[in-house]
Amino acid sequence: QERARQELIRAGQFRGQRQQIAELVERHRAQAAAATKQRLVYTADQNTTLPGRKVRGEGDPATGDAAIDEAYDGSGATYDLYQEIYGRHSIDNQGMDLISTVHYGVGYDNAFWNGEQMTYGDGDEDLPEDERLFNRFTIALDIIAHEMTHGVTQFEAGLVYRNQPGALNESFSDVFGALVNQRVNHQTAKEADWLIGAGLFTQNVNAKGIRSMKAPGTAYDDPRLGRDPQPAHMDDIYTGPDDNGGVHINSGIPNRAFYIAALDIGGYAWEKAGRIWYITLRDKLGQTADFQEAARQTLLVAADLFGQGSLEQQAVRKGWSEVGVGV
Ligand code: ASN
Ligand code: ZN
Repeated sequence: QERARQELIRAGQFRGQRQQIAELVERHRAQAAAATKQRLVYTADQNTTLPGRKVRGEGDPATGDAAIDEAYDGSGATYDLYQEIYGRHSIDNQGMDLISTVHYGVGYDNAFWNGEQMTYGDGDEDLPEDERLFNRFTIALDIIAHEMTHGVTQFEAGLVYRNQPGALNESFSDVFGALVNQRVNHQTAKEADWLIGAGLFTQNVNAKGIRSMKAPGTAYDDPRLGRDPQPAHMDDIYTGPDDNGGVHINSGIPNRAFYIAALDIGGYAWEKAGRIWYITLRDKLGQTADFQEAARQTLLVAADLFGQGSLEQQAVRKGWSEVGVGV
């Protein structure tokens, strides 16, 4: 009788376990179903009202309009890097829709994240071909990933958009912009050009791109554009009021620190250097972090992930040290 009682208890335990397993499977299925991207592309039809008119939803076929299809594919590739490599589910990590508006304004030479969505101008496509400086802004995948990463930063570190925190905000956007590009093109750190916005400028301009992470300050030099103002070292940091205290200028410094660390680690930059930077952005930085703080935290994350004194951690230290940020 005692044995029968034990059997009954065990059967009950099994039933409980089966129930638990069924619940786990269901939760996993629900999560897997939830972890899909939801892209929505709109056109502003050359106006400036957002989001405008919906022209392509998730799963819809290509439209044949380059800007629409690039916004769709580019936001997809960016979602995929964050999801497949870092386990992040969209911009807010809660699966928010990826909303893009193209054909924004007339002669609009920029792209931006407005706190809710991405927006892209058509560049100088309104001008005669020989007078154009900028192509449409969706032409470069790293620009799309740059804008979407502004969203990730907003939901994570929340870096304020001025002075060093603002330059870090810009730099994280360039870092993940470059990584999405490199991943799509199967390029190692050594093979990559580390340019942001390659292809953005027309042939009328003496420019390789809008920024160079490898050699900040060398991306362009043209009478109509001026010269790339980015510093590559703390000795040359910009401290004036323009550009919100140089957010697109001083980003050259942390950009180059990342480039040096990634090159020194070797292989695909998104796998190790990118993971260190991602976890730092997600978990370690506050809204007013400066370069020194970013350096400190990336070193701590590198130690967590790869070990104190690991080659990876040494590479991160070398990156910051070569741009004049001592840790
Ligand atoms: N393209 C610029 C950027 O994303 C727009 C801006 O200044 N916010 O950084
Ligand atoms: Zn930006």
